[in-house]
Amino acid sequence: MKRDIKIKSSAFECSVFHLNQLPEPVLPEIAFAGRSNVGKSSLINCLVQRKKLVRTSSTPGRTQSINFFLINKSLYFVDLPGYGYAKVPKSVQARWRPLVEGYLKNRNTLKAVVHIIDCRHLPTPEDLQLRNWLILHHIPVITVLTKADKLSKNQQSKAKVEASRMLGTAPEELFLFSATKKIGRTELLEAIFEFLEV
Ligand SMILES: Nc1nc2c(ncn2[C@@H]2O[C@H](COP(=O)(O)OP(=O)(O)OP(=O)(O)O)[C@@H](O)[C@H]2O)c(=O)[nH]1
Ligand SMILES: [Mg+2]
Repeated sequence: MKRDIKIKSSAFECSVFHLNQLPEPVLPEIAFAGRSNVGKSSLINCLVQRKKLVRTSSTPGRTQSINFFLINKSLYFVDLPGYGYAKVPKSVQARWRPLVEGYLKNRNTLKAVVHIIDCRHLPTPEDLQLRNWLILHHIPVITVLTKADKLSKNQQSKAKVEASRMLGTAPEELFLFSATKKIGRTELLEAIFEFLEV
């Protein structure tokens, strides 16, 4: 059976700064996580084919809240604040863990986390830490290497092999993506929608 993977509608739902502000867990959710400035918000905009649904910025650490977007009136895309940017004040960095882990840990409606890594660099210790934490908590992970437009085809293949080695996965399990060039959009949407089927 062919899956219907069209994004027909997308709308901002709410911003969450404290765990007690989370929306009722009634719709399936896909969360997007990664280092500050890696391109999480741009990736969501690319998936929903809107330039400005999610605010993006060249200043790392822009997204400080957990932002919910209602997709096709039937699921949420959840943009998580980024981690690992040294210039983000310590007080803000300290809030990241309890907020994000608190959300990820107890969310029955969470179907998968799209973990976004910059294809130009090897996964950072924090990338590995998040991945291991997700696996430990039995949360399915879809791993994306983004900003693929910055690399040649040869470099892209090499990046896949090197990242997969560090992540302990097969290169074929990594999704190459570019928000600017719309590389990998359909493949990633297909992977996401697979996790939404029960
Ligand atoms: N070349 C290229 N640039 C990208 C891509 N995706 C994002 N960017 C740029 O990277 C910067 C950060 O993008 P965002 O989408 O705001 O990143 P983010 O991960 O949401 O950042 P925070 O919310 O601060 O954690 C912006 O300047 C984007 O234009 C991509 O696929 N290719
Ligand atoms: Mg962002």
